[in-house]
Amino acid sequence: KESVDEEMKGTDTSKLPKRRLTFCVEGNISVGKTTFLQRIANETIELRDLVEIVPEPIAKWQDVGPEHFNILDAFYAEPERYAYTFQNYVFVTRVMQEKESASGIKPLRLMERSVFSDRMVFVRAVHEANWMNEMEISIYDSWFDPVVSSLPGLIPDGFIYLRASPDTCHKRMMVRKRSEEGGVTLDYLRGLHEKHESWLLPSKGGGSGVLSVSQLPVHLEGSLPADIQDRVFYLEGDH
Ligand code: DCP
Repeated sequence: KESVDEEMKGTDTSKLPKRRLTFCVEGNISVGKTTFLQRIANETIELRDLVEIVPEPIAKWQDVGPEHFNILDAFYAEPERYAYTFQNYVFVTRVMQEKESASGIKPLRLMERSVFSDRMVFVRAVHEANWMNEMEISIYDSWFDPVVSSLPGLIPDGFIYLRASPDTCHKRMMVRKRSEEGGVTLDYLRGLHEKHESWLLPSKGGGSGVLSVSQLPVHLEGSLPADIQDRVFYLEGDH
């Protein structure tokens, strides 16, 4: 309590929400999620005091165990062999990341991606590519719902969708040149884009920045706040 009091010294707590809010930042590979979050983190001292940034645990995927295995690299090198193993590990590391940030006191937590985009975008994509077979997706689904339902911290209050064309993301990916992503094609990015769209903007009707979510993960609709439909925001990011 002392350290909480110390950290909150000088902050007018009457203006803070009673419960911390969590938003997950979503979007295609290379759309600029990390840059967006870094900008918020470094924007102003006031923002820094209010917002806790939880980056995606990609470093954990690139350096596993004392042997320093790179499971992201293994996945792209042999997707049929490692898609399930990788998605399983992605989930576990998100749980770890959530736990690590669970006791923070800043009123807004922004997390890079979520277990929901893992399921609704990436697991769908690797299944469609036949990199995850029927048995593997069935195993994934058999634990996904019960585990997520028992870990309420994984369920956000809303989503921020950074939206750009697959061409833009492809160009940014080429500039960034993450070594593991050498084999990621424009077609794969198109598939991921289409899955983000059908998940986060199934009924996009021009102009509005507030969208509705449909098909929220598999059977989890009941666990999500009833008004989550009104809590998906998107930002156009082609420029
Ligand atoms: N990835 C995956 N399956 C997941 C989550 C991520 O295959 N469930 C892969 C896609 C990328 C890498 O992990 O190759 C990191 O993905 P992100 O799109 O989340 O992160 P970026 O660093 O590309 O995002 P940005 O450039 O927007 O910051």
